[in-house]
Amino acid sequence: MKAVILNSGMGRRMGVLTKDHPKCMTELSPQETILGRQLNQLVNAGISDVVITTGLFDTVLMEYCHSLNLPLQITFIKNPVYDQTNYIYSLYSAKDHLHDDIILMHGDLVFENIVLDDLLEFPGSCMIVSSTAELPEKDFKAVVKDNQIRKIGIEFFDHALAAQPLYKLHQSEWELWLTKISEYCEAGNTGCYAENAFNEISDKCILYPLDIKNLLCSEIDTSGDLAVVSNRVADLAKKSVYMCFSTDVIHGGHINIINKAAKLGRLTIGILTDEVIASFKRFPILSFDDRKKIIQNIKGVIEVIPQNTLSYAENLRNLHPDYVVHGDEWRTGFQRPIRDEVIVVLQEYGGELIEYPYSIDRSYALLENRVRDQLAVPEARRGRLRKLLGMKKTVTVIEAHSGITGLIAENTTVLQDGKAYQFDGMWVSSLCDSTTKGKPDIELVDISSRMRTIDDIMEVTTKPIILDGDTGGLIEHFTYNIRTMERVGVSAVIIEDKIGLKKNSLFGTDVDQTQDTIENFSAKIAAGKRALKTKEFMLIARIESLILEKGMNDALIRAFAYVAAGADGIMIHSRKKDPTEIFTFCDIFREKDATTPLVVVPTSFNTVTEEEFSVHGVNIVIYANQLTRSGIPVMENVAKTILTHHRAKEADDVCMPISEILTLIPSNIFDDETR
Ligand code: SPV
Ligand code: MG
Repeated sequence: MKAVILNSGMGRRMGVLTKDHPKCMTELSPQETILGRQLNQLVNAGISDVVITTGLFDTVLMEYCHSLNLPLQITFIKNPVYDQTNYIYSLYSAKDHLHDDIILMHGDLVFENIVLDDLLEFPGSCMIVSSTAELPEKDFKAVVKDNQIRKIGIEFFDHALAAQPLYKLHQSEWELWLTKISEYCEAGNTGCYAENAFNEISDKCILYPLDIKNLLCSEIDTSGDLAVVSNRVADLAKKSVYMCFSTDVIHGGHINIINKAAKLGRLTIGILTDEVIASFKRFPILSFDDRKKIIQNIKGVIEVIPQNTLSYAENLRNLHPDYVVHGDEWRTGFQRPIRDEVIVVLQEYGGELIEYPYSIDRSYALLENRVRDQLAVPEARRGRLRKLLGMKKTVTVIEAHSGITGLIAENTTVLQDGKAYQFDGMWVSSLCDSTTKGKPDIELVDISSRMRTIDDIMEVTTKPIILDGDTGGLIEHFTYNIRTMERVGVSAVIIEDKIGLKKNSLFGTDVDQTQDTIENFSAKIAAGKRALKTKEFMLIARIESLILEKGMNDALIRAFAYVAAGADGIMIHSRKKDPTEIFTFCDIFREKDATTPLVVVPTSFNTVTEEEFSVHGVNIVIYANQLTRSGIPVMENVAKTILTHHRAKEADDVCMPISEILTLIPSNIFDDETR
């Protein structure tokens, strides 16, 4: 692709402004001439070959172009009879250099960046027109029929649109036109427009109108034109643009959209904070600061600021950017409400949303999937719970006991008030793991079987896993088992301070349960910690004093003892509906210990919200059994319904359609472009 700029004209109507240089060197501002602007725009659009036709002041023009020091290969062709011919002859003079796809423009044309972008992206050969501009008396108009340009000239008014001499011409069309231009010139017909030649072959040389409506694209013929256009260019330079980025994998698609946005004005990029990303997407591999550094160093980015929520509203109301730029993929799916809100906020002050087609490049999707794969490896996965604790006030965790419940825990998203909510991790509960296997929750399901469940979940998910380690068993066994957990990429184990035949805590004192001594359990914690190889894995001690009605004091004494023994967190459990004892424990614990993470399992005290727990210093909220408990009654009912009706039809209403279950899980879960 070559650009051709026609600069052989004399520019007489500009008066003194063109007394010692060609019109294209007229200044739009002290920083920019018409030609300097055009050439920079071509460079930014990735065009490196330019042919410039010259005439009067050709040496001045050539020297000026060289002084700009742009990465352009410029061929200057002088029209030897510039003062007696029209630019049809300049094109004829340059024809040997023009056997290529061509961007053709007049040297006095000033246009905004997106006009050139749109022109380059247009699939066919085209000319710039405007359906909103008034038809000019003396300038070019294009006669458009059936969305094709039939005639170009100043004399046409019927079916005409205002047109500007800026074209993209594929070589096939351009060669037709150039041949006709040559015929004209060789017959001595050099006083007319090149467009006269086009008009004779417009049935073969298919040229489409590219409607730019109100975007700037104007020729400068007089000093009056210069004043108007210079003002518009100055206004354009003041425009501001906002985009938001959530990714840490920057690829060509991102750079393309940043390039486009930067051409619209001064570009500010909002970067989602780590916490926000972790709440709706995969866990960020690069920290906020690293992502900021990367984006800050991309050409065209003027400023980078944090965006603290998925909602753009706060930043838009602060910045009032003229444009928000985004890919059009957010018109559907979970981002749609965010887009709707952007539109409302932009309307408040007259901003505009500009959307570009979303490029679904398979290699980009593969790149993202590879990152996901990496997140699933033990080394990357293990430390993520600790990172989340540093990032979020409350980490929420839900029970998973199989691959599919793992996927539900991993992927379920709720969008509410401009925020996206997802669970941060998974709890592999002894109760649910045992129940799924049809066995009682008495440490009967052995560690090998528990690890199989974990493996099933790990194979299809990336989020951190907290294992319910029951009592941890014998110290001698625990020190082996904890290393197995650590090695496979579990993030934490919670062991409870009971010995003997463990029963589920929610039985409380209804069954015989024995609490371990502080000394023995502290020794188990210390031994477990010594056995660990990494600092990432967390050993959390669970206190059963409230369950076994041993009192608040006992619970607190144990909590501090376990922390002293090396516990990385404390889980306090209760089977009361009333959360008072949990709150009391947390409040007193926090008076002395501000940092050790506190964990709760609100199965009984389930009216308390995560926000309320957070007020009492709780860091991890585990929803320990809800997926298992909700699934079983539905399955039982369906079994009964089929038995009752001697057929399955009546059960269908509560069953997932076959078409959905077949497509629920992609054949290769880590190669799914839609995630
Ligand atoms: C589990 O989920 O197995 C637990 C929590 O240990 S609880 O059932 O409340 O004891
Ligand atoms: Mg349990």
